[in-house]
Amino acid sequence: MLKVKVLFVGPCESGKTILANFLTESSDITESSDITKYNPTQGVRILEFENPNVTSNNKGMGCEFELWDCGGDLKFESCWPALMKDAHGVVIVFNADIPSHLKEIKMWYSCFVQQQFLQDAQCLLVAHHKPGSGGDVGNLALTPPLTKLKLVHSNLEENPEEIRMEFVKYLKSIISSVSESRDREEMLIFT
Ligand SMILES: Nc1nc2c(ncn2[C@@H]2O[C@H](COP(=O)(O)OP(=O)(O)OP(=O)(O)O)[C@@H](O)[C@H]2O)c(=O)[nH]1
Ligand SMILES: [Mg+2]
Repeated sequence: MLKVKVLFVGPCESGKTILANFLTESSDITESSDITKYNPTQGVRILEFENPNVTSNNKGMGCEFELWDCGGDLKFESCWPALMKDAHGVVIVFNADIPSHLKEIKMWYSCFVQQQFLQDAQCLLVAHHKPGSGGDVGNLALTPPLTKLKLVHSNLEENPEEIRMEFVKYLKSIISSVSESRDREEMLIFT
């Protein structure tokens, strides 16, 4: 069984928890009533899930995911090394309507991706649109190095299937890189 650990990080109140719940429970977020009350994540919540659409591509191996929904408050910074340990992917969620988030996510990228020597392909940027935000997906002024990253938009009220599909695509890409590096390790042992 392949185990894959993916982190959700990014500024406070950007929608990480809402999105993580939606993507792991396969629930329709618009039907749940208590999500309007903001509850800051204290440290981290670990959500385990299997996605029938995503299996390891070789040897018919199954795949188990851990989604680590991390609190965005910088007071948890001392926990970050424990969160980052052995992560295969980092999803950076930000509020597309808050300009300062564009600066903040550079810091998250630097700490959680660059300094951990993760590949850019292991990182996904999610511009989350809260209800009533207008959902303008046109002009996000991302600057280098963030322009190298894959950017997707999430709007759970208007188009929930889009982010679900993009997330599955992303998980598949993570799995192929994890199983490729496992294959390489196996080869090294036998040669
Ligand atoms: N109805 C609705 N509300 C949303 C949505 N996304 C965010 N919100 C609101 O924004 C609040 C904050 O979202 P969270 O997902 O808790 O934010 P977070 O990024 O996990 O914040 P921290 O845990 O503090 O880092 C929620 O409590 C909701 O009120 C959405 O898609 N739909
Ligand atoms: Mg949260």
